[in-house]
Amino acid sequence: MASSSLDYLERSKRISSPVAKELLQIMVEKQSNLSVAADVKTKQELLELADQVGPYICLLKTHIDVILDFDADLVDQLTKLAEKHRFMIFEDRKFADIGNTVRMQYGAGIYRIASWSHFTNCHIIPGEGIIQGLKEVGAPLGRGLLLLAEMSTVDSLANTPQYTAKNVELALKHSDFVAGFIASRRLTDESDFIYMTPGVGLDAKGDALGQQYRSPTQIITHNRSDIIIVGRAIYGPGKDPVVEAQRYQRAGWEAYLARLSS
Ligand code: 5FU
Repeated sequence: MASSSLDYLERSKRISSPVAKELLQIMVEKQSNLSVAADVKTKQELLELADQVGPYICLLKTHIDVILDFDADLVDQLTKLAEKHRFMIFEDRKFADIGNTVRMQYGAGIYRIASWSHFTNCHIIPGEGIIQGLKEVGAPLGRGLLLLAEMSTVDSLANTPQYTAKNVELALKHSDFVAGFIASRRLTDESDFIYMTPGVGLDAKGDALGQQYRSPTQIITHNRSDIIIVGRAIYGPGKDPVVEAQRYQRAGWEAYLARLSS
C-alpha cells in the first residue's frame, strides 16, 4: 500500500527518519499538521508567538537570522517552549553553498543551528556535496534535512520536472539524513518522506513579491502533502494568532481526514 494512503500514526511506525517519526507522533497526539512560520523581528515577539500558537502546532518554523536581538538564551527558551507545548523546530535556513561551507554555517557561527533545530533545509544547486556536508554535522545529533524540491513562488526556478526529480533521487540516496521535502505535493511513493508546504492561506491569494497561497484542501487532500506552513495569515496586521492558529489547525486536520476517507 502506498504510504500516502496510510494515516500519520501508521507512517510514524514505518518511516525511517527518527525526526520524521517523532513529528508524525506529535501530529497524531495534537491532531495538528500545522506549522507556523514565525517571521517576527525580535526575541520577545518570537517567544510570545511560540507560546501563543504552541498548543495548536506540530512544528515551529524560524528564520533565526532576522531576529534583531538574537542571543543563546533565545534558543534555550524556544527549546523549553517546544517541550512545554510539544512541538518541534525547523530553522528554514535554505543552505545553498558547497559542503565545506555549509558544514560551518550549520554547526558553528553565532546561531549554531544544528544544536537546537530538529530540521533544516537546503537547495541542491551545488550538488550532492551539500547534503554530505550537512549530514556530517546533523546526523550524529539526530537531526533531519528537508530538500527544497519546489518553492511556492509564482516563477520559482526550482519547479521543473528535472530539478524536482533530482531532489527525489538524492533524498532516496541519503535517506539516513533526508527526512523529507519542501514541496507543494507528494513526490514519490518509493520510500516515505515527510512533506511540508509553505504558501498556504485561506483568505489572500498571494503577496506583492510573488508568494502564492493555496488552500489546505488543495495541499493536504488533493496534493497529498503532510504539513501546512502558515505565516502572516496567523499573526499579520489585525490577526489574533490564537484564533487563526486554531482555524488553520482545524482546516489542516479536516483536509487530512478528507484525504484518508477519499
Ligand atoms: F521554501 C519556501 C517557499 O517555497 N515558500 C515560502 O514561503 C519557504 N517559504 C517560507 O514560508 C518563507 O520564507 C516564509 O517564512 C514562509 C511563508 O510565509 P507567509 O507569511 O505564509 O507567506
